[in-house]
Amino acid sequence: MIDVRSDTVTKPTEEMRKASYEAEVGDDVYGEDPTVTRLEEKAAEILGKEAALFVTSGTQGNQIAVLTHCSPGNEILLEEESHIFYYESGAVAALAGVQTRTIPGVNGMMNPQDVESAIRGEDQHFPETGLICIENTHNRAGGAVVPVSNMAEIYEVAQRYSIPVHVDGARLFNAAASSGIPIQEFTKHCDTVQICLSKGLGAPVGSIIAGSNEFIKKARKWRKRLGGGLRQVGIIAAPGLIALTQMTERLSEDHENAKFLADGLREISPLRIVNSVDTNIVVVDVSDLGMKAEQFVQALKENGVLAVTFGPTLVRLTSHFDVSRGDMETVISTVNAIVQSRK
Ligand code: TLP
Repeated sequence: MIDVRSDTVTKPTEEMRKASYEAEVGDDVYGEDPTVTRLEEKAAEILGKEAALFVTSGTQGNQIAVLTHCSPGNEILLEEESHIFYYESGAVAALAGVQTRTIPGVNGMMNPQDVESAIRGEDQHFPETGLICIENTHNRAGGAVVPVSNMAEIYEVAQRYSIPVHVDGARLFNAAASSGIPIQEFTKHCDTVQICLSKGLGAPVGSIIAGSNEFIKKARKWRKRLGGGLRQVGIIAAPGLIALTQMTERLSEDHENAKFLADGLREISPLRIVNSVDTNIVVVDVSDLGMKAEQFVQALKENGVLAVTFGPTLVRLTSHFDVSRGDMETVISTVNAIVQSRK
């Protein structure tokens, strides 16, 4: 099987497994795990923030950020197809007790004027705007890179109204690799950021949230409340350290493979590629083939390729560390065979 469902499916490298085995560990709830401490310090340094915290997943990191920044009854502003809104099981409502106000974006980018207009004024009828979230790269916009200039404009608006900005940067290193812009140019336009170690960077588990010392202190407490205070966590932090320090450079390879795949699929009429393929995600519309996404994904599976539906007629294919250029060639010929068999 060639698995292009997501970059979450990457398996830890041999070096990561060895690092887990050899990791120096201690009880992190007592602050005694040297490996996770090293990971957190390194992450804070790379992301240009005062402090960082290791969390179990991207979802947990985003939720801890919302819980730490907001109070129940707040309203948060976020792009209408953002992961926090679309894919986190309603957690911001269930856990933080906040309501969402979504803003339609273009390629994952919110218009700063729309953000400003959505900020609530002083009125007893209104909820307070507690947080603005930006997603970069934007998953449902097909891995689109949200430009630094757009983040800067939104951050400027937010600062004028003293509202914090959180970046769901599950794939922020992909944004940096694709644009050639250092990661800190992105992270300087937000108060807090979440990055995933377990997607294109290949670690088996974990994410990082980073922000001010004060934010991380409160976030640590929220992590504990959520049952995320782990003990000999160095076992999983050790591969995370390798992911963070050795795997970011190679993301461009995934991007080249995604472009190669998109170019191949574009040749296969009547398929349409609907995203700009900035990074490692390719979104294909199969409607002109008279097929639903589910049927197409099933046909792929029967022919040895795993992909995911991304809408009624949209299919997402994601490149990552565990799929090669040769695998992409196989995916293209498999898709071609399915399309030809429909004619
Ligand atoms: N995305 C997953 C699925 O949840 C959809 C995927 O396969 O793409 N932020 C963004 C932008 C994400 O894409 C994801 C995962 C998360 C947060 C959550 O990360 P995890 O899966 O570690 O909770």
